[in-house]
This record gives sequence, C-alpha cells and structure tokens, in this order.
Amino acid sequence: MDHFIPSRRHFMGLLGVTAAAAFAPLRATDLQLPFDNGKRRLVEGVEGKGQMILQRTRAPLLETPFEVYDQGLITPVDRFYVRWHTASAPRQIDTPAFRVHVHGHVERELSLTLADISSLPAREITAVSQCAGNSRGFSDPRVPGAQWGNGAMGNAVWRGVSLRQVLDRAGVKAGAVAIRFRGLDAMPPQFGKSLAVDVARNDDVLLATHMNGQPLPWVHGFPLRLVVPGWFATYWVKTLSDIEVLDTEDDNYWMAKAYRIPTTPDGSTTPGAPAGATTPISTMPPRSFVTNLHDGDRLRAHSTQVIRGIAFSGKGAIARVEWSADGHAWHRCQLDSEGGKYGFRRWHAQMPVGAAGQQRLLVRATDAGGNVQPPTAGWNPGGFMRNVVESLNLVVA
Ligand SMILES: Nc1nc2c(c(=O)[nH]1)N[C@H]1C(S)=C(S)[C@@H](COP(=O)(O)O)O[C@H]1N2
Ligand SMILES: [Mo]
Repeated sequence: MDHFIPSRRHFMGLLGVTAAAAFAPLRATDLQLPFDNGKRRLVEGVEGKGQMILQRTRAPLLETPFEVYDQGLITPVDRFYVRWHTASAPRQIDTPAFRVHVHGHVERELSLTLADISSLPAREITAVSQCAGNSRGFSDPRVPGAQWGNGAMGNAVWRGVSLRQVLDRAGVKAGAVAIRFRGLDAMPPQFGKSLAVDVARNDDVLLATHMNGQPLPWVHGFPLRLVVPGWFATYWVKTLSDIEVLDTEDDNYWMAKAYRIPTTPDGSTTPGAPAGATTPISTMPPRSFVTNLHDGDRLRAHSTQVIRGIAFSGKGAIARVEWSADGHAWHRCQLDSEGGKYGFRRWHAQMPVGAAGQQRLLVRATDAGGNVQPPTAGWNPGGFMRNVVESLNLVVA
C-alpha cells in the first residue's frame, strides 16, 4: 500500500499534543441543550476552533453553536462541526508521499499524488454536510450515540475535482457494483463507506482539497475528502486514500451493520417493534430552522417581527418555506436567491405578533421533489435522519 503510516512514536507524540490541546481549552462556559442530560461545555480553542459545543474530546466531536447559522450563509471553518469515529487518523500527513490508490474492478490501477489530483480541472460546490445523527439528542425515547443538538451540520464551499475524472482514468469495468472509500483511520473496524457506481459517477461528487477557500484542516480530512452533495456526511470520507471498485455489494461493517435505517418510506419505526429490514442511509430529507428567534423569546404585542432562517434538502432544491402559528394556515416566506441546490437556502418573513400570551411559530420546507417536512418526528433505533417541522414557543408581552 502507498499509505503514509506514521511511526508509533510519532503517533503517540501527536496524541500527546491532542490531549494537551483538548484539556486546556482557552475558555469554557456551560450551556444547556434543550433535552435531558443536555448540559454541555462551550469551549474555545479546541482543535483550532472558535467557540464550539464540546461533545467529546477524543475522538473529537464538536458541535456548532446554533447562533452561527444566523450569522451567514456559509459556516466558517473554525465553527464547523467535527465528527470522527476514532482518534486514529494521522494529524500530520507527509504530503509528497501521500497517495490515493484506485484499484479493484478497474482496467488500470492508479496511485495518484496530490499533484496528480490538482492537475485535473477543479470546481467548487456549495453543499451542506450533515451528520446522519444530527439532532439525535431529541430522539424520544432516547437512543445511544452522540447526543447532538441541531448543530451537527454546516454549509461550506468545497473545492476539488470530480471523482468521475479519476474513475474514468482507471476505467471502471463492466459488472462493477459499488465503490468503496477508505480514509487513513487505523483503528478497526477501519472506517469505509461505499456508493453505488451511478451515484459515485455524478459529476458533483468531489475529491475535495479545500473548504471555504482554505486547504482542509486535519479535523476535516486533510489532504483529501470525499464530498457527496445531498448525501449524509457519513459518506464524506476524510483523509481519503483508498478507492476500491467492487463487483459485489460492500459487506464492510460501516455499510452492512452501521448507518442503516428501517426500510420504510420515512426510515422510521415504532419504538420497541421487532427489528425489521434495514437499508443504508442515503440522501437528506428537507429541514428548516428559524435562526433569529429561540424558544422562550419575548415579543412585543401587536408588532411585526422579522423571522429568518435556513432550509436545505438533499433530495432536490428548496422550492418553498412556510411559517405558521397553528400548523393549519401556512404563509410563504421569501427565499434568498443565493445558495445553490445543495447549500443552505436563507429565507425570511414578516410575522404579525398577536395579543399578550403565548404564540407558536412553526416552519416547514418543501423541496423540488415535493418532499415536505412531517408534522411529527419519526423514530429509529440509530437516532438517524431526525426530521420534523420545528416549532418555537414565544412569549408575547
Ligand atoms: N476517515 C473518516 N472519515 C469520516 C468519518 C470518520 O470517522 N473517518 N466520519 C464521517 C462522519 S459520520 C461524519 S458526520 C463526517 C463529519 O465530517 P466533519 O468532521 O468534517 O464535519 O465525516 C465522515 N467522514
Ligand atoms: Mo456522522
């Protein structure tokens, strides 16, 4: 294999650096996510990040504080959520020695340097990366796994080359079924995800080297990561070094056992029901959030309140965002023009505020494929693909 494997001593030294960085955050304050056991620390300075919600130091799990989504369309790199399954990917890469190995059911095996990849025509795509377990902390009944609030998502400009160009150079043989991607994670079961050949051959699937104009930092997969617009981020393999064309279904742990959802129209099941057939998680259903108001905020009676937020879908461009006070009468919001079909779409509206008392605010998105957010949340044992019309309870005084 052409992988750069750091020596054990080098690796341990680097872990020492991690531990020091992780246990000496520059500043820490407390924060409560809106569910049981939701107490977290807001830290600054971990893994070179700005203020983040600390879920775990190693392997790093850092959540984006929700107010970041109100500050701009693009999530800054230093506020972008971080998720690793193990702390076993190298923090430093010997870039001249780094190779991406393309092999398996191909005409020609390839061993590509970063220079080889950079010599191919590059493009930029703005796309949302969302962890399959984003919002898992809201699962009711609770399920094991990272207890994320809504901040395991972010919208970035990804720069890279179409995977398809590399596949075409290798020549995918007839009979190929899937393409498996592996990173430099060393700990078993080694992280790897696969895509059906037709999905992988979409020009928008990128071998990305840059995020928001900067080379990927190590936490986001330096020097190369897969970007699969519209698909949950579990497929966005970081420190990508191995591309294997398979002539059978991928039976590795991360496809066959993990990241699977019930084979039902919405991927949900009834808590406690016997385990039925499951299928690998894939594209993201539409979601929308209000970003400038929070549950419990106070509004002035008989005023007009500006509401704004974000919406996105991995199944088609956002076609419509609506708000409602009762879940029956829905009012169109204005959609901003920027964003692209894979990115966050910003929206805003003017909401009349009624008499003193309680006022609810619900928001729902519909995409070009007619997919719409459901009024109640589904449930599955993995806590994956959480989606529901979000609602806020506001106090009018
Ligand atoms: N090599 C590698 N790639 C990986 C993972 C991993 O553990 N190892 N985790 C995946 C999962 S589950 C998520 S949600 C995203 C998180 O990407 P980020 O940390 O850049 O936000 O990376 C994906 N790519
Ligand atoms: Mo994830």
